[in-house]
Amino acid sequence: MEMFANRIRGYYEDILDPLAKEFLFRRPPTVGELRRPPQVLLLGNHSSGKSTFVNHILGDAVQSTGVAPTDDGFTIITYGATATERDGAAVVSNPDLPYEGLRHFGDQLVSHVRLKLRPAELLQTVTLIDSPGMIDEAKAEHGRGFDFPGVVRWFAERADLVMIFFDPDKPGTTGETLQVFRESLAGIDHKMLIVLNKVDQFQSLHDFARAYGALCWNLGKVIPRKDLPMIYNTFVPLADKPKSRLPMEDFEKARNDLIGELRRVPTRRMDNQITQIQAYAERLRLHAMVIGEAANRLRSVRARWAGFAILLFGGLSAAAVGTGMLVALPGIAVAAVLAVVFIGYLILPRARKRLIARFDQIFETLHDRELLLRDRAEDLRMMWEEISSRTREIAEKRGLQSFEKMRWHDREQLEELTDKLLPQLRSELYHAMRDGDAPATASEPDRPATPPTSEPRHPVLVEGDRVSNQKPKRKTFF
Ligand SMILES: Nc1nc2c(ncn2[C@@H]2O[C@H](COP(=O)(O)OP(=O)(O)OP(=O)(O)O)[C@@H](O)[C@H]2O)c(=O)[nH]1
Ligand SMILES: [Mg+2]
Repeated sequence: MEMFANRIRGYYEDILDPLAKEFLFRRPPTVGELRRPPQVLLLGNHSSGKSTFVNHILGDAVQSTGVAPTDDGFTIITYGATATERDGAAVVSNPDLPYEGLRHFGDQLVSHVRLKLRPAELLQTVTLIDSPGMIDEAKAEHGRGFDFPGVVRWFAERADLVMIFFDPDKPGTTGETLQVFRESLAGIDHKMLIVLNKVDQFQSLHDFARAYGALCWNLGKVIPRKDLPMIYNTFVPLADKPKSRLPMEDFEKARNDLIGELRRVPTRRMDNQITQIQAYAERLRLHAMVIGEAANRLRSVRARWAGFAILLFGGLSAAAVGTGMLVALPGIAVAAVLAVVFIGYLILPRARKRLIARFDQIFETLHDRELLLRDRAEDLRMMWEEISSRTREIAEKRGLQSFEKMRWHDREQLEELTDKLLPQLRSELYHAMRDGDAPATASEPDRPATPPTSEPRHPVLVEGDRVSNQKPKRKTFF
């Protein structure tokens, strides 16, 4: 895993960062962001069994559980050699932890965040985030005191896996769940795992089928996909609960599959990072090509007007000297100065404005071949739509003339990265996964196959550019 992470870091530093700086594109993720530990976010209705599941997989009663809404905050559970806890204020103000961004959600949220450090083996590769159970919209509006969908989105964007729990009582029907699907989870369905939990509560196949059907029906309304996502039907065996009359083997297998997914999260994370760098590189290429081409066209306009002025006034001066009308020379000089002012203050700013307004056309012209391929066209247009307003804003604020045309070599390098190096990296990752190399980060040659218990394998508490060999913090342009 370390090898994959280093290569991704190298691509950002050597290829993308210099170009992003030159064209004022948004900064790439910091080394700290890239080194953030793999994270799993657990969401779901209240009492759907999130905390019970966390306790089960960690083999320890880390979280409180209960039938009434139990958790009203977010608990980050990560590796620590000794069991300790920190409150939200300490978590969001610690620059070595990747949670400073939560501060923007206000004190109400901060007081609802906790960090728990536990010496569980699983936490050496994965950080878990348990969340408050979702409730009915009306109650939520009065009760939370912070932007719940916003915070969920914040965590979900940074998570490598989002597990969404439902239970037989509320298979996806609470208002808040639907709101979270629409507002917080849109666009990240590739990271979602759906769990229908507590299936040991079903006493007949009929009950199970009804709840499963209701869940599918509700999911269909909020997940804009043609196919239904995989649903893990499972339960946590609890001594104090009555046994179901249904055969439980398949549901137990689903629990093992779910735990297998958790163990694969470090590999998923690497896969997500490859997707992320690919998306970044493609957007950077569009941005730099369009802005560079427009700047080049502006320079041509300037050169044309300069050539025209030189020819005109040079010709007039030569004619005045040739015909002995030297008295006309001062007049020609004044006219030349006026012309320069006219071009500089009227013609060129207009041309600049026109060019910026025509960014869409420039994009279409530059990608005319690629846009003929249907799938590629949809992708390209979507990416351009996403970045175009910022690209325009930068061209306006910074001045189009301050950019150069994108160098051929840079363009080739970017294309090699997106078309060759990154697909190759992904295929190597899949091979490593298939060979059983990846999940427990056992590919690191200097690590034993079973993790030592004293040290986390990921720099859990190391974040930000403070990690010693880092470059200074980059300016954020977007
Ligand atoms: N029968 C059965 N009961 C379960 C299972 N998982 C959890 N429970 C029970 O369901 C209740 C709620 O469990 P929690 O783990 O607190 O649920 P939660 O999703 O964390 O709830 P909130 O924190 O309120 O959002 C508890 O009484 C658990 O004992 C399960 O798989 N089967
Ligand atoms: Mg809970």
